[in-house]
Amino acid sequence: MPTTFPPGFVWGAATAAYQVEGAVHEDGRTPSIWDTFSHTPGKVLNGDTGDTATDHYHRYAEDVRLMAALGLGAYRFSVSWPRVQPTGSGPASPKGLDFYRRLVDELLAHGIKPVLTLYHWDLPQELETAGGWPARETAYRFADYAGLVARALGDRVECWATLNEPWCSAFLGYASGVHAPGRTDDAAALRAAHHLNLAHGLGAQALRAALPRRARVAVVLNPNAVRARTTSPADLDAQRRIDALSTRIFTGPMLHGAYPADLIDDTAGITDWSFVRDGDTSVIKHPLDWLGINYYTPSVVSAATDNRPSPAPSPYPGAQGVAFHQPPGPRTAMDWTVDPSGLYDLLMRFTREAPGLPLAVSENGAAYDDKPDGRGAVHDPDRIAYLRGHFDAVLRALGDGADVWGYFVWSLLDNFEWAYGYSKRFGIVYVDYATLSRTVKGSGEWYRGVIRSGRVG
Ligand code: PNW
Repeated sequence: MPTTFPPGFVWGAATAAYQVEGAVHEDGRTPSIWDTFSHTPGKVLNGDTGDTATDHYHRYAEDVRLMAALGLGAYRFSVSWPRVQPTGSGPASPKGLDFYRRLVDELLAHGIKPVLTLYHWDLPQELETAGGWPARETAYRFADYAGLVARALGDRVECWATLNEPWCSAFLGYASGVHAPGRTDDAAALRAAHHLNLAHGLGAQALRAALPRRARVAVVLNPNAVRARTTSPADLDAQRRIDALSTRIFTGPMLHGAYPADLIDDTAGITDWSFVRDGDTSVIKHPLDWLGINYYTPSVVSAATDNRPSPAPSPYPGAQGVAFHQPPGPRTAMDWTVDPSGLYDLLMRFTREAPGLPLAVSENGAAYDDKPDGRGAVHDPDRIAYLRGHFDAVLRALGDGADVWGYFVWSLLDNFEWAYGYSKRFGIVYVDYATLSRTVKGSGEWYRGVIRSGRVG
């Protein structure tokens, strides 16, 4: 296994618009499904909203200086759809686009490569009211939006991703309902998954049409590193079902041009998949320039030993009879088990499954209960240990032939952690929510050293 990262390896950090920007009413922005959801009592812990978040909309220049001080080579951010195309269709908002132009120019001026994600979950509310992702029309709206952003920023952004984690959009949004828009309808969630796939394909086509040849177009997925608790046929079947419902439902059409037959079988009691029209899967199988993999923790499943209905709506429609188990090992503040071997396994899986497709770790990181000491410093040795373990996993995969071009820590800043509000801190930079002041954590200082040396000290 190599001990240093290859020269040119890209070290970055990631955020998403609704989680950091704030300024939700400024410059013509309209509500997204996350504004509606977070303002609905009982949906987000402590009633937190993204109204102010970290105020990145106003503090972006300070944040870019912070990135430069950390030595970051790249910054992965997302564009807020309702900020740049307020009703989700029709003309662009010049002021909204101007924010991203200023942000990108600031990044470029500091030698930081912008990596732009078009959709990190903030669907314009107006499009949800018209049917949301279960409606096919939303995919066409997305392609239109993709072209609009590409025409505005294509001269200065090379690295593009269509969607972030469509699994979360479809299944946390429309099946379990713990994310916006908070619906619990299994059939709608499967339709949503297909229309997200279609949006990716149509969006990628729109990007190609508007971007120069050097542009590099991707999708960002959160494939599930799912293990069977035992090698019994029943447990292996549980693993197969969860793999289909979390990963192959996207990689099937995107990488191979077809939905997996076992997925269609497993969900036959919910839908007949007649919403997949002729030609859709060839649109979805758009040749990618890279694939983003977000990874936090593995899953362990078995066949359920009893038939008790699960207490809450599941994000896995069609996987009744599968039990989830907490994997062994230390846990983060999210209660997610720390296990870097899941990242290694995923990188090797896609190395085999999509030979020649460059990969990036587009998100990886951990929440811990960070608190400033008497002098205001934030010591977060657990996060350093988490990152070190995962950097070693990337090195091991590189040594075994994986083509990984970069790594993005989630997150640059503490931010609005969706249904958990501000209670979970993922940043390598601490945000004091009373003053919005930023303090680089111990892990941020440590990351700076890794970036400088290319070595996991
Ligand atoms: C990802 N799950 O979200 C997102 O891309 C980020 O915006 C988020 O802040 C980060 O991971 C940390 O949570 C996920 O329940 C949220 O399986 C939930 C799940 C997975 C990913």
